[in-house]
Amino acid sequence: MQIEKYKIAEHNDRLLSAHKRSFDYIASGVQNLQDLLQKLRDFQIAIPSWALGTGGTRFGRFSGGGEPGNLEEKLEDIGLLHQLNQSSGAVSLHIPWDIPKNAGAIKALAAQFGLRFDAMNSNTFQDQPDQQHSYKFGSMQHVDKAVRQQAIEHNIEVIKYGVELGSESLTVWLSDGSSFPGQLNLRRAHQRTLESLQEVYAALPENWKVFVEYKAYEPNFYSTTVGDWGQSFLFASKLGPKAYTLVDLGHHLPNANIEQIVALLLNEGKLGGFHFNDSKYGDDDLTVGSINPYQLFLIFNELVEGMDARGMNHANDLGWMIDASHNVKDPLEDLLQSVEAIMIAYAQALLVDTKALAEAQQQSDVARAQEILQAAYRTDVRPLVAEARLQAGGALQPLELYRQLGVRSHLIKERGQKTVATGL
Ligand code: AFD
Ligand code: MN
Ligand code: MN
Repeated sequence: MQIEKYKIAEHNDRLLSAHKRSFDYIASGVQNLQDLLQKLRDFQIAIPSWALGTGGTRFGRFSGGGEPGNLEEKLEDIGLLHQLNQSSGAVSLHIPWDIPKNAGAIKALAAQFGLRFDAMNSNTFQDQPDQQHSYKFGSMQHVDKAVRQQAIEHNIEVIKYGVELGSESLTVWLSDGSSFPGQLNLRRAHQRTLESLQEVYAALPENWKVFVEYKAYEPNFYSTTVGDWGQSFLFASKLGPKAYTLVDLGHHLPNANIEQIVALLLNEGKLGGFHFNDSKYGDDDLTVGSINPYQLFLIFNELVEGMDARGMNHANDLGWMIDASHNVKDPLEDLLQSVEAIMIAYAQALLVDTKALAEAQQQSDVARAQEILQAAYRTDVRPLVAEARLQAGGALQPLELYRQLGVRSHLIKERGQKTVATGL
């Protein structure tokens, strides 16, 4: 399904005068308004191909209906999101859940929806039916060279798919680790993982990057071989200039200061990409901004400050991706909410009076520094985000229009109630 343009236009016309009132109110106080709106328009967030279906937990999964049954339908869903918000113009593909059988046709279809291919994701955390060796005890860290070789070759295959689609990066998330003390020689596991990653690194095309994603625990519960940003940074540094750390917001131990991690990685030129989600307890994969939007703002504040200090382009120089699971909401509604939350945090960070903040910091004026940050955070920037969307041809209220058009019931009619998307 695609949304006819006139329906978006009708929706916008209906909301326009109310929008203009709130936009004018906030816009009058914004310096560099055009520049800010352009930055918001340029900012695109990749949707992961595994997030279009209903997620689940190890206790069960309650499917939603009208889920995309193949990669073509997943692209169609992302196309719908992008039509509505004009900020989801990229897809992050997972292999082997979404193998592009005919890369040329898939690339053309994506282009038709205005989508490009962001980072490719490999999978050595599950066994596939036709697979020779098992990843039960790890992949790149495995004691058996044949298992490591299989994991290396899989990653190289993922790069090949990515090249055909025009992607320029590979995200490696390893579930490698151990569940009990003594199970693994920790030092050797690290060394073997490094050697395996080096072989993948050697296969990267010139213009490619590899992102090493870390995660504190799960599925392993005693040690994780890429368990925190320090370990990821170590791998990325040893691998070379094309290797970077990827920060997934849900992959930290409770109360970690993620904004500080981001600041330091950026300063070292080793921050490569992001997986957005929110969490209360662990790798909860909840809707971005649903639990702790202030933390998201503080992270964006460091991102904007750090990227500006290095002369980086906000939209293109890091990989921005969502990594979430939608267990009780319509995945498309959830993704619209996530993208909106990201855009809001980004817009708020762009409003921070950086000059005044630097002065307050220089004078160790703690109260003033807090006031400056919170002045930006407490600004209702939704009309700015909506205006950027309007200018780009999107809908003023994407979620409202999605519901009004009955998109989900159309999808159920087209695809049936019982379709199940590939993924976890
Ligand atoms: C993991 C990671 C990772 C991976 C995903 C698979 O966050 O990015 O690709 O789950 O669903 O927890
Ligand atoms: Mn992730
Ligand atoms: Mn995760």
